[in-house]
Amino acid sequence: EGVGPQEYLALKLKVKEWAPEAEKLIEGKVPNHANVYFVPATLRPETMYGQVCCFVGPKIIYGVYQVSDTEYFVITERAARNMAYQGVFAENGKFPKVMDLPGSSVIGTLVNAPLSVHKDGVRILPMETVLATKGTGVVTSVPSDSPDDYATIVDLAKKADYYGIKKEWAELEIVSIIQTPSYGDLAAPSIVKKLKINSPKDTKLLAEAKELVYKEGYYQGTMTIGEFKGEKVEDAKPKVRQQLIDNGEGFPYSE
Ligand code: A2H
Repeated sequence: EGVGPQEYLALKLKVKEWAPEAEKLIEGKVPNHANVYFVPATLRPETMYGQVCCFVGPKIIYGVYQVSDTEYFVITERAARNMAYQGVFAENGKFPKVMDLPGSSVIGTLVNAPLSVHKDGVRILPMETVLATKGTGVVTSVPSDSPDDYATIVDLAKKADYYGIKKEWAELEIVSIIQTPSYGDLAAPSIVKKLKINSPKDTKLLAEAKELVYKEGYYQGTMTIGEFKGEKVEDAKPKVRQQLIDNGEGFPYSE
């Protein structure tokens, strides 16, 4: 982290149904024929089969940016500016914003998550630890392989009322994506339990867990799902990434 550029995959999660608050804000600002996408940045495209929700920072103010006549992105301004210089927008260097959208207003929005086993869609949910200064400020959640994502989803389900969400939004099935020798086929839940991590705010332990799971998964992991089932993670990763790009469901994003 922090050394050299990060090559992310930006994934397009199409809005299927807005949360009521966001719907009111958006009315009249985005044409009805257009598609709006939440666009998380990920370093782990091979795990996208296991998406169970998508996180936004509830205190972050996002923008809705017009990418083309028919496509709008919900991302931070910082990410929009970066994308504008990476040829994502119609006119190079321009990133037309149609409106601001507070993270808190979009909680509960239903989006389609490409490759996810949850074909009916996943919900936009709050994550306090999302950084506005990294990626797009939107994080897709794969609790099977990300300790941060697992700790957060467990906390959301436990305190659904406090977070103002429906419990079942945080309880979609966590499927196995990767088999590892040391942590089994649900590496993140296994290590979070092993290290007795009780909260998404246990940042020190979570950093340790993240490091262990990442190394184990990348170098020793085997895919348990999808078109590249049985292949090593190292080999499957670039293939899944390219597939999502070729399908128009993702694009490279670097910073
Ligand atoms: B990764 P790096 Cl399965 N704030 O994607 C907090 N975290 C963010 C973020 C932000 N603004 N933007 C991206 N991220 C997360 C999948 C994944 C990720 C798995 C396992 C590990 C993992 C599903 N979430 O990341 O600091 C995104 O989560 C572990 C590092 O730029 C992104 O990839 O290296 C990763 O952090 C990028 O972190």
